[in-house]
Amino acid sequence: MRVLVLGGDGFCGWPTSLYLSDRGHDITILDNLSRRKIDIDLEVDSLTPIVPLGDRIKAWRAVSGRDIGFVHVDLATEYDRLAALLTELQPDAVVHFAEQRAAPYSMRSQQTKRYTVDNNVRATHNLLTALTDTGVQAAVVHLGTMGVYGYGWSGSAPIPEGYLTVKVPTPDGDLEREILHPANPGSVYHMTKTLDQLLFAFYAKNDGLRITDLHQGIVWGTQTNQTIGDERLINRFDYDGDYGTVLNRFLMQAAIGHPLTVHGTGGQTRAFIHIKDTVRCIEIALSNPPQAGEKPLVLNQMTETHRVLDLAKLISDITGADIAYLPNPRREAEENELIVRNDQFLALGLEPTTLSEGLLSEVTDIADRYRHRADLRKIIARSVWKAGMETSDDLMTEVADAPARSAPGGEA
Ligand code: NAD
Ligand code: USQ
Repeated sequence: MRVLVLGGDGFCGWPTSLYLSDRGHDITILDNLSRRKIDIDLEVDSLTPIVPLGDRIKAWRAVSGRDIGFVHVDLATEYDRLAALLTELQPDAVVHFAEQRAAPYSMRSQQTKRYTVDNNVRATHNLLTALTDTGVQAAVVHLGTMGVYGYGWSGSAPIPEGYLTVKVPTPDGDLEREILHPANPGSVYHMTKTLDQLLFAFYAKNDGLRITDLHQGIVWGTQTNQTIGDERLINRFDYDGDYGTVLNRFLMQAAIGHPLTVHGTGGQTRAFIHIKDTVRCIEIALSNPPQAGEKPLVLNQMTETHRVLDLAKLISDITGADIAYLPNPRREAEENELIVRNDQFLALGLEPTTLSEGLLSEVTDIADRYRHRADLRKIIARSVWKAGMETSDDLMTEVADAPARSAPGGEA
């Protein structure tokens, strides 16, 4: 299959590109390298050393004998180049990872709110228009998020895969209707994913585009069987307060002796998936597209749910790390239940990789190997959902200084 991977230099896109290439698919990456540029702006870096994309691709050729193409295009602003590329490449499928994906970054300032909306909504809409405009029949697989459903809305009812059957009362009795699950985003970033859903519904209905929207949980882990082959292929590892996600952050913090940064009570329950399952799910989705004329196919791409505090306690029990309870910088429910249907991926053959000590130590080993690259000042999340929610400087200093006291071996 000829596959165009939008955002193929990122945390999910790079290992997916390698996995699909390894499986014999013909891969071209489109990326504008904005994620690397945001790191420069934020004065942070991936904990793992990631080489320039050209060197990554050369290393993959040396290791596997396979070529991966790369085009430097901004999906949100370079429409004509996108359309020309689709016409030239005639891909069978497009995998769309190319969005600004951090909730805290999206809430930092009016500039990052506007950037996130402009980038994400335009990127998705440009892709859909370009497919319609060029007549290229590629199936689209988009990385959406579990966060479109929100947390706590459905109480103890399991979250369905995209659609909800509702009863509409009429004078003649109830009418049954299937609707898109109500959107309940918790950040500007998550809001862009709910807007994407409407774009997909329209272009599937009006233009017969074949679209799969993967409502993915929080991805954890670092390496896949392909990225592990050579240090130049290593996946990025975000640990900073904006881009680091909770489980990888806790594992990294434990490895360097930093207290685990639980927001609020830690009663938030979230869905998780290991990066090795992410790449498998993408291939499964590519092999099972909807038909033209069908509504977008929504698959919940997660394998397990965990409460933040339970994760912190688990990691603390294994590693001896302290737990720091920080004022929550986000506006989110302190506690929520979360039961999620993922029957479709299971039926299509996904064998879930679940949390295990072995896997946890794979990440702590990586964090330990690259601990010298960690900037301790960047760990605590400083982006707040509303002015006045900032963590006090005193508490920041207290927690940030703690590693010096509790790091394994006595050193930060
Ligand atoms: P990432 O930031 O590491 O990768 C995104 C890539 O897209 C980057 O390489 C970036 O340079 C590129 N990009 C962004 N805007 C672009 C544009 N306008 N033109 C061209 N390239 C552009 O993010 P990730 O963690 O790999 O996430 C990929 C997708 O998966 C995102 O859409 C995200 O919302 C979704 N997702 C991620 C997670 C997670 O835990 N990481 C969980 C659920 C869903
Ligand atoms: N949290 C902590 N401590 C931390 C970091 C986070 O307690 O140090 C808490 C947050 O307050 C939140 C939960 O952990 O309640 C999850 O936060 P996160 O940063 O791990 O995840 P989130 O902001 O939801 O975003 C990530 C990805 C995003 C993806 C989403 C999937 O960055 O791209 O869409 O996970 S989901 O959460 O299922 O919507």
